[in-house]
Amino acid sequence: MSGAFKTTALAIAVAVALPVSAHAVTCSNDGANFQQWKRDFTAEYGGRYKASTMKKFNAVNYNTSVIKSDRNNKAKFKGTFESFYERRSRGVAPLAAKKYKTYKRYFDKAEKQFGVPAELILAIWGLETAFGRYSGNIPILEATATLAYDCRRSESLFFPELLAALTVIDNGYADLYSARGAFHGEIGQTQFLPSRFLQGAIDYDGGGVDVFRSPADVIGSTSKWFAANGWQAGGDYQQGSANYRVIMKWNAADNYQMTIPRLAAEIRKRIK
Ligand SMILES: [Ca+2]
Repeated sequence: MSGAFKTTALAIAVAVALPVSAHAVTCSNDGANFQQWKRDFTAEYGGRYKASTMKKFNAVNYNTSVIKSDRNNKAKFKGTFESFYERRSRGVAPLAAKKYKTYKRYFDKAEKQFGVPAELILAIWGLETAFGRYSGNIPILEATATLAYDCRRSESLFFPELLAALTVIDNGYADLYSARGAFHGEIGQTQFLPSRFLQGAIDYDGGGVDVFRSPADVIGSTSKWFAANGWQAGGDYQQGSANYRVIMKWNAADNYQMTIPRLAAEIRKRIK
């Protein structure tokens, strides 16, 4: 914000017109003010969305298990890389080879269309939810709204994600009010945050986009996300490569970033 207080009259006018925060809805560190926050949010942003979407927003509750998980988030990625890799990649590669066989035509289609190799998508699909086995059980809009209200990462991450989640509902892509995901409002079998879902979503087998239940849509949409974020077809994806920088956008944790190319290489040996 400091840039807004520079000397020109225009800049000053802008600074006065805007609230100190990027938006007037104030975050909080416990659930006490959540209902009021929803009213404030609705007053400021409700007009952007359908009444039916805002009705869903207004029905969500503050979720304490979401906050508890977010406060402990770093612990999930800590430890040495070797121990993290061992823990998270166990059993993924053999299962990935089976999934590759079953869904080969969609992997081929995605590789042709987006230039993203099957082993990368398989590594991510396996790491995120064990190929759809563990997608989480928290209502997605509730998780996103709770984290947007909470001060820790509202401005930097979850406030924009809440706006994206409401757009997802508004456009009829998925009902994130009833759909369930992990603790941060992740969507589907590769755990897209709502803004990422909007970047990636593609229907690969007809019937609309369904990254919860359709492996074809999971494969297509995850590949499209990587292409949209700068993936270079045929390029190396190990550390230091241009494609590794795209992997770094997928997840902020070092251990997780390093796990993806190593696991992908392991999977590649089994499928090529
Ligand atoms: Ca579909």
